[in-house]
Amino acid sequence: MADPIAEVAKKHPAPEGIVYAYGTAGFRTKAEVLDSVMARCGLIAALRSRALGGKSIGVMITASHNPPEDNGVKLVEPLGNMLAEEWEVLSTEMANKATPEDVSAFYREIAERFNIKLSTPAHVVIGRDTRASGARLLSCVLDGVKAAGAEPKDYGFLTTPQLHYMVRCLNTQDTSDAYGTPTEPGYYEKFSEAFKRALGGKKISGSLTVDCANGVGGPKLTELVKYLPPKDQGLEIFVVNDNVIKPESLNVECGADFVKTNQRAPPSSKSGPNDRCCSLDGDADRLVYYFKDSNNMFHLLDGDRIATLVASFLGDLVRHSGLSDILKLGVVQTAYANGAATNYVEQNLKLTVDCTPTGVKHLHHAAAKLDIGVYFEANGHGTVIFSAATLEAIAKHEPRSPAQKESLDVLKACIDLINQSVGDALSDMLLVEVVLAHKNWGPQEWLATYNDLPNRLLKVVVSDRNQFKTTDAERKLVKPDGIQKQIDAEVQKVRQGRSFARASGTEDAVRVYAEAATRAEADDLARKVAEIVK
Ligand code: NG1
Ligand code: ZN
Repeated sequence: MADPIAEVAKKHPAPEGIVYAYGTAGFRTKAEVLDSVMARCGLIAALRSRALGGKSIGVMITASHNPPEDNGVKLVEPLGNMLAEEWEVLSTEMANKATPEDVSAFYREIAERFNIKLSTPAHVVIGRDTRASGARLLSCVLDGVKAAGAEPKDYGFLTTPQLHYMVRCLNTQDTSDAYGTPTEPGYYEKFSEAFKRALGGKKISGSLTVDCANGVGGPKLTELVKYLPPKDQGLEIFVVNDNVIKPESLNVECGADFVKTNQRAPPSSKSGPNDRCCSLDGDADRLVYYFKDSNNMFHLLDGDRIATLVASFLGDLVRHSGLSDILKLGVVQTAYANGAATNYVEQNLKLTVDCTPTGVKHLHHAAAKLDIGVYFEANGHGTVIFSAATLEAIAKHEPRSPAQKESLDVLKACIDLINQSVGDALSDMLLVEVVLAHKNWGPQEWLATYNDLPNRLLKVVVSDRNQFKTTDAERKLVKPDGIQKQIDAEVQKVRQGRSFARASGTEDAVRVYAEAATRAEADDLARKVAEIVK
């Protein structure tokens, strides 16, 4: 009898000489060499679903902010979390099997290792961004899922956070933790309804221009807008860079990564002084804000700013609801957070700050230890998570005054507005708008909370980035020998200096970050450290 697993591996052979790795963002590389990886991810997703008794597992086909010719794939756990680490390792091993027979043998080996009955029903939920290669790669995933005898559910185009949302909804349906209706209208209804409640009648001043990176966020935001309150009662949104008909324009001269990296607005931007603008990335899980002041100076309000804004607002709501004795709020950052942001959270907001290695899963893990954990990477990835005990305490809490009730109602609405399955640029954007409306702030007031230290991020190509080993949440190098000492010496030479180097998890390079009291010192420090690691 034919072996369907070997058959599907034969249909999508692995190109020779390529070593794949399930990295911080799943598999990500040139789309033309991903067919075999996609089919094998279909197999792994089916096995993972069976290992969890048939729960739905998500497969997202995207390469986020990467160039249009790239693509990638990540798997999503039942509640919307990132794939369990053990299964990342299995995925890597599966992707690198040489022959169809090896693939089939490894498939059976995994089943044996985890006591998986291959006759158990399995469910795999798939979404993709708008890249030209998406349709072909989807068919490869479907081939893998079907070969494994699992049932696929293809949602077509979705933002990454929408796919996480669908997965969580499907797995919590008909339970007391039901997260929502697992459809696109269900998503728009849930978040627009929470947005209305969270606004609590407050007016939003001015409009918001949203750059969608010419990615999937464009059409999805246009759809979401239809569910939001009319602009005179809510928010006027202008959707720009939403051309998904021309997939080669994805992330080109626009999007959150362009704005954060270049520290300037997309060249196509026509916004005027003090107009609120924001950018999503190619799969709408990253968000950064910015504006031009009356002197035409560009100001970035990045992930650190979103974290500080949201932490300050939620902290106030907890206090004003009468919950501050029992609920502790904290912020989780990575070493890329601006030193001024860390300082502001500790000194002004009087909240704790944890620092973790790069990658959302590390931040998520640290935030999960807090009652309310606000976590954002400086580049705009992030969300807020509430522990089960916190949700229960908030639900049970009896307000002692109308003012307490008002704050409590807004707090509850914010919990519903924040996508609990993963960081979501669209939901984060609505949250920022709510906070600005309550504080009656424009971008200037938001910017005035603290002054960012000038900083520089450089990419250094080295002969072998795997030689670079770090400790202390990536802030210090332990290998190669002696390098950290040289970096420390350079840091000493500038005012308010801080610098570190680490191997990128998504690109073949070492990243150098430096900040200091002035732009010249920050640039100089970055250059010197880059020379040291080269
Ligand atoms: P690497 O390439 O490991 O630095 C980048 C981002 C991360 C995270 C991942 C996943 C920076 C400095 N690094 O990781 O924050 O977003 O991609 O997409 O922005
Ligand atoms: Zn992304």
